Amino acid sequence: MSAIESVLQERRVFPPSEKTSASATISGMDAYKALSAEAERDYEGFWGRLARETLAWKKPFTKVLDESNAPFYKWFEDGELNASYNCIDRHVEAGHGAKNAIVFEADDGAVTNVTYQDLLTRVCRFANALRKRGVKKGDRVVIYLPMSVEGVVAMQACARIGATHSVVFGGFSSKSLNERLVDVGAVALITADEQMRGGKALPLKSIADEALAAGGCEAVKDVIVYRRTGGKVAWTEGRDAWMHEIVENESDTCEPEWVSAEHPLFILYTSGSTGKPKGVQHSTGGLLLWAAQTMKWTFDAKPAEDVFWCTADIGWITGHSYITYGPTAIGATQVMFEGVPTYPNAGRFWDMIAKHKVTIFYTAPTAIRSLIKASEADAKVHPKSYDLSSLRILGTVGEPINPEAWVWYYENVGGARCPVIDTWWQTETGGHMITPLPGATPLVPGSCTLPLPGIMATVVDETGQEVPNGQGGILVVKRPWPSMLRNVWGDPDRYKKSYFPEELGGRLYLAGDGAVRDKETGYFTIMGRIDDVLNVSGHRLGTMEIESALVANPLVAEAAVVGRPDDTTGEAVVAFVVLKRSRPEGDESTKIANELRAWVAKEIGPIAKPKDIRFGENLPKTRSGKIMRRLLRSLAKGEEITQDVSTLENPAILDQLGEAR
Ligand code: 7RM
Repeated sequence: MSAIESVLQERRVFPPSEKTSASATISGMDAYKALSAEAERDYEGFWGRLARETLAWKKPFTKVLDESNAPFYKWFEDGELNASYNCIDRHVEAGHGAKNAIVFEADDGAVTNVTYQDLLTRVCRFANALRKRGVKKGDRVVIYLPMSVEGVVAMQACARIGATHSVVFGGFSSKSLNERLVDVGAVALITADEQMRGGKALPLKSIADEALAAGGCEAVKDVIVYRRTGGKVAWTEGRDAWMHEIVENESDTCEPEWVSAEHPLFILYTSGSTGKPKGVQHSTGGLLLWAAQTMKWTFDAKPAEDVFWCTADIGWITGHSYITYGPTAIGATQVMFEGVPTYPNAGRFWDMIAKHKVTIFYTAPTAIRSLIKASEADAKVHPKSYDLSSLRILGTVGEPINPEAWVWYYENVGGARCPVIDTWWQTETGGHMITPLPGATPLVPGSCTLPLPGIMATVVDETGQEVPNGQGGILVVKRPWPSMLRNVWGDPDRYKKSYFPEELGGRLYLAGDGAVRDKETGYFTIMGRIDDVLNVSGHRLGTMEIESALVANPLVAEAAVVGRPDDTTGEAVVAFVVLKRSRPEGDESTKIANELRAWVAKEIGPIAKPKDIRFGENLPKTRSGKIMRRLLRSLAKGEEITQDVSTLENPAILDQLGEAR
């Protein structure tokens, strides 16, 4: 039996790594249990202690948690601090100004070292330039930038002056960018001329111009442009300015804006089950506390020795908490990468780990799976062809990791020396929630194991009753925690309905994932989303969002979108489409399918493009007119139809819809 087979059969348990246990921040299960018990015993005392020990406060808080307006919770509200001061100044003041904050590797391999002192200077200059343009505390600034030091500088500069940033992933379309600019009420937009990915220059400024021209963003007075490639861009005088020019004559120092811990640090849009993305609003104190604390606990990061690398983009929550804020808050050195894992070849990650002597590596299952495939095809890009001995901890995030990929990661990347830390969390949770601890938790491939101390996660049924271990149910969190979202921007009603539904009693945080706990160990296994949200390569996409995009195309009469399992991306988008004209066949259907893919890429972004498009004369519906989504899911998977289809008007469409384009 192969190693993988035995893992699958026995749910093999891997001991916590001997390389990390003795010196780990939380060493051994007893230490974990003691911390969890402390939180159970004195919840506010526990969180108050962490907040005082982990962050620097300008004005100490006197109250930890305010539940008087639940589920709108407030943490450390009368305390004052500044995120950028915590992430930068305090390390410089402690004598670490010469230490690398960011080791940036560009798409073409060029490396730039940015020390904490450099970062401070750059953030101050940019913050001053923003202030000069009238950007002030509470204003929203949209950031549409590639993976870059400038991206981190822009976010930190906003935080420094109390402006709330909203980063839009550089892969989103002008339409998605426009929607976010309008919804958040931005006063400024920070973008780049172009971005470099895999040797190719891709536009950003022209997309930003389109987004601004699409209407509704008249409040945007300034567009600040980072010159990345020098590619030609259109220019609107009086509105557009080059980033490098406006910081030139600014001062190297900038007094931070001290804000309440509850002041919104950022708003990040994420897909929900309706068509419109939700502006997830995070607080300054809570988010920063948990980003820093989990760096120490989950990653066991030791600023003096470790080189941390999170491969996520700053456009996602993982980039916010584990690039911009977490590593800097604890004064660590991190690697930041502009490009893609497959350029110049699929050994890029391993090459970079070796080159920068990365000790803690954090990536997504989808990347691991695609690199498994590539290394099977070409031994030169296999991780075993590189010296990865600097590694001591491996992390994963974004979707359930299949045990095969887990074991491959463990054996080939970590060389069976490093624990694989499977971190379950969400945009809304701000930081890690359920995860093993290196040096404490015995590991089971495919399980995110146990909640962190202070995180009261459990599994309930549809009425909010806890279910026994071994029984599947809905993943919830029973008590508020500091890094939880505070609101859906501009839509408190949606916040309540989406996350604290009355059906569950109105006080349980509903994560939207299904889960089951192991009978003996209580370990959590996440079973995927229970709502209409897909997870493609770790990116959340609402099926309704894609459906609305499709029906906005003049050719389309009706569309239904479901997910199906995919070897590499986890889930793939499958669209069932009814055209206004007759059902296309042969070459014509391929042509229209490609047109619709390009359309979705333009409406939302290339990540939302349907992998399969299936045309039918109509969609399978119940008598009451509801689309039979379960049936579509079976069709998408190519399964035999076992459901009762007697209510279908036209059973012949099942054959039509089984044909992928
Ligand atoms: C950090 C992030 C959140 C959704 C979440 C899950 C899925 C994330 C894991 C996971 C199983 C994991 N934020 N998810 N991590 N599922 N195991 N370790 O991904 O807001 O973009 O997505 O991702 O479904 O609800 S996110």
